[in-house]
Amino acid sequence: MTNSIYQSILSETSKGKKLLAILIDPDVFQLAKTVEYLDQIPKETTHIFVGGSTVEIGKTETTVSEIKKNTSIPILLFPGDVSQITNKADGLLFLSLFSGRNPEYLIEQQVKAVSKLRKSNLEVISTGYILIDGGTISAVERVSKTKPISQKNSQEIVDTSVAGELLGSNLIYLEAGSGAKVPVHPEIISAVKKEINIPLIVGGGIKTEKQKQEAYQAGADLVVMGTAFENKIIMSGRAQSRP
Ligand code: 1GP
Repeated sequence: MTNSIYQSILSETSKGKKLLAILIDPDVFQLAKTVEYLDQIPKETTHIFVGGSTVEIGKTETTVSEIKKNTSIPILLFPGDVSQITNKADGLLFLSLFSGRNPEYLIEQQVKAVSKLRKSNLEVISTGYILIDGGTISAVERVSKTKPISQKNSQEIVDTSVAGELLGSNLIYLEAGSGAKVPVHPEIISAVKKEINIPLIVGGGIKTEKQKQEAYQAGADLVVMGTAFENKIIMSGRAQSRP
């Protein structure tokens, strides 16, 4: 296992560079349109995240392999569960859902992952994952059976983020849920950013350049966008945003 992706996130963000990850959900991604898809994502994309709350077994691996054939952008797994771990990616966001109180997503999936990770050379990046109310019932809420933290409860979001850092997370990810009506408020991003010393990821419901810039200005180091690019070109057979 190397740590080059995380080292480069640290070095870029320490210089004030803003990073952009595009999220691909293997469950809805059309492999035949991989090239077309990669052509229309922003030129400034620094990372590709691959994952979803529930993904058919094997689809993550075929999706990652196909993307890898067509781009040199680092691919990080963003898995909903242990079944989505594949050695074909470059790295793994090793998530713990700190906003929730379901042991399955706090530690049990992580323990189950270790036998796979032992045999892999994925770069593992410990990530404190914090689900925030984005105005809809997100797939994360449904699958994890945990409640998001209300955006009115900024202090709890800050305290959860700081606790995540103290527990050893290398990244904090504020997640409003894919297809959120309301992204994480800039004031919450700023409040968290002020109190942590590790890079901050923000995603969920960010669809426009304006929303992306607001997140950056508030202190997000890396913004994640998924649905915005799914809708443009690639996905079919599902409604506008993922449930
Ligand atoms: C979801 O944060 C990501 O896990 C991206 O959300 O699909 O709403 O961009 P969107």
